[in-house]
Amino acid sequence: METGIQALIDSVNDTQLKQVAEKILRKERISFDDGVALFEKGSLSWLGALANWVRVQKHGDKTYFNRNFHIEPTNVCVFSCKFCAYSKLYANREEGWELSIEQMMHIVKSYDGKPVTEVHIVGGVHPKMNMAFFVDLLKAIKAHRPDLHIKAFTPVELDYMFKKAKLSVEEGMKMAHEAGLDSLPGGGAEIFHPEIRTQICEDKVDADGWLHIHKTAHQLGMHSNATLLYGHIEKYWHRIDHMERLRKLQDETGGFNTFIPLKFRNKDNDMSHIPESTVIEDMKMYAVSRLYMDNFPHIKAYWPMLGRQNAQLSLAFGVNDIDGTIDDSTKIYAMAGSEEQTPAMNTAELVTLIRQVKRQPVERGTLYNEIRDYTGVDMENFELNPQLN
Ligand code: V47
Ligand code: SF4
Repeated sequence: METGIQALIDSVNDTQLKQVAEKILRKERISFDDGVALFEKGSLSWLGALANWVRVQKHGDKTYFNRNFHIEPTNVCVFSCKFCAYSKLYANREEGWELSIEQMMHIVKSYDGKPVTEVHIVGGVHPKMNMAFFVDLLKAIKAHRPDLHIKAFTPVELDYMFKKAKLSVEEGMKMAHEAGLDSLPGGGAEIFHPEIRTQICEDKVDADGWLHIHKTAHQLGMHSNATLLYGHIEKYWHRIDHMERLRKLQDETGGFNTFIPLKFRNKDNDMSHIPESTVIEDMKMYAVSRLYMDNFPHIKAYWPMLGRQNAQLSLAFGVNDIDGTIDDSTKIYAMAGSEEQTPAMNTAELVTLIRQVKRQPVERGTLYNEIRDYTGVDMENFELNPQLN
């Protein structure tokens, strides 16, 4: 074992933490109690060094990003999640938007000839936008641009549309997949434990429903992501409970690509009185995620909500993916108070951001197929170079 990492283990006085670190270095799985102990007793620098060790073992310095764009079909939502600025808009629909298939295709076509590889579609749950509507949308996108990977719909949206169409999850997922749905994003997970879920988002799909939809997608050969909304009323053990349920499903199916901790933002929602987590808590969350989610290949920091500098910092705390060059990033964060009110970063900026902290930028497809390693690529005039764009 390298002396540096042994010195790190020896630097901690707590016997439990020492044992947890030894397990991690032996590449053994850590337990529920170990996970809680890391949160409660691990110092930021110690957790960061350990998480970085795991990250380097898995990926070296590689830091992935992709070139994608987002579509939010509507911000009107029948559900009433207390942390979400969208939930207020249902009663007040004139403040909301709902895009037609034609309007969404207009967005898709605006990327014609541009080297994006993925469209990410998620939004509120609008009662008029049903299964038939989304099947038509998926088919229209695939007919126009078959190579574009469609990552769309959370189990919240899917559960609602399947129930309305009187389809089982298996029937509904198969239909969506056949229409062109390639993978599922990680949203809607929040905190699985009912003690918290019933307080922050009681009326949408529950933990078992969320997990069942992802499991069904995996059984159809699709991949997916998973999120956790942290930094509000949950305790550390609720976070570990959430990660434990995901780790278990991943053992069964192996269908998850990425775990994405999402920092609760407190602007304009029914939980605005709750202070946001500190950057120290944010980095601890990433580090413990890397240490606990041993069977998840990737940990992602979603830069539009975390801010660019904290996204850079997270690369030293276990994170190896910073999502994409999102052009018109999701309004759900801007509305909830993210620093990034007009979040757009082109490829050159994203590559520079990763290089500034001495990591290796690699462009990926949605399924982590490597598209281009940017080591040594001159980013001067990059956007004007047709060979690279
Ligand atoms: O599930 C809503 C979150 C999620 C707030 O899979 C909030 O690649 C913080 O899941 N503060 C949807 N978060 C977005 C999402 C996502 C984003 C980027 C990439 C991927 C992926 C998935 O947004 C919701 C909810 O947890 N959210 N309101 C808020 N106030
Ligand atoms: Fe609707 Fe999703 Fe917002 Fe909840 S988080 S209110 S389900 S858009």
